Amino acid sequence: MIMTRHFIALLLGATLATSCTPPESSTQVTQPMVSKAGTNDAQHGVSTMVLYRPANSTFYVRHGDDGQAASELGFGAPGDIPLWADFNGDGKNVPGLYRNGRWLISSHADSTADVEIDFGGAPGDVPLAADIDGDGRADLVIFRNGQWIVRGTRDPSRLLNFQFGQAGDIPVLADFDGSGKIDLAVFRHGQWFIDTERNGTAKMTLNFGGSADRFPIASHNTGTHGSSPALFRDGMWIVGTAANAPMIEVAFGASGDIPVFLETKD
Ligand SMILES: [Ca+2]
Ligand SMILES: [Ca+2]
Ligand SMILES: [Ca+2]
Repeated sequence: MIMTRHFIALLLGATLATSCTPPESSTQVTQPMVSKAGTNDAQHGVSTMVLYRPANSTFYVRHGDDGQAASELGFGAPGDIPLWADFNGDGKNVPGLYRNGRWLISSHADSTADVEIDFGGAPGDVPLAADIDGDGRADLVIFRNGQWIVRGTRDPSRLLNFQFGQAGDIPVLADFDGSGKIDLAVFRHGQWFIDTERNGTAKMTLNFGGSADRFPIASHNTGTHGSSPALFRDGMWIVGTAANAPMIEVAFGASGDIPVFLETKD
């Protein structure tokens, strides 16, 4: 079966690291010291990881950080940008794709796009999906050189606009301060600037990662804390957690993969 081959590629094992030091720029990821999740801190770890492999246009979803098998879902075509969000507000995340200004959503996660929306499409536009307008359904967001354009689900005909960051920044949407409201964030050479008020000002600044990092991702938290900054480096997921908590490192995927979604528990 084709699946078996992918499983071998993906099941690289999982470990918890105990270091609190954020990764240095462009250095190799430090090998985690230990140990299976659970023997170290059972309450603290990764609950869901989703990555996309452009080489075969396939999403891989893994629940838990103890080497569980990943499920896979073929969806997309070369050049597509993957998304993973709860577009209809039923509590379940499903895959989406952005293809040169067209958004393709598979509401039933069955590899078929049953919702198609045109939004964006300028060269360099970066698509994201998160519930900006707070109705429980993920909105379509375009980051364009520091401008955030939001096609909200409350009123798709009235686009929302925010200004935060600049050209070259890598945008991230998550609730970093745990307020219940999605914050605008940009990653710039290892620094995270977070606009919790959506007024164009960085109220939080974090150092995590380096200038060589291309895949910052927010770790959504199922517990009481806000989102944490995380990095994907050639198959290693590195999650910075709250102060004094151990950093989490989990192997899942490989170089060339794109991290799409990450959820942790605290
Ligand atoms: Ca859903
Ligand atoms: Ca919404
Ligand atoms: Ca917030």
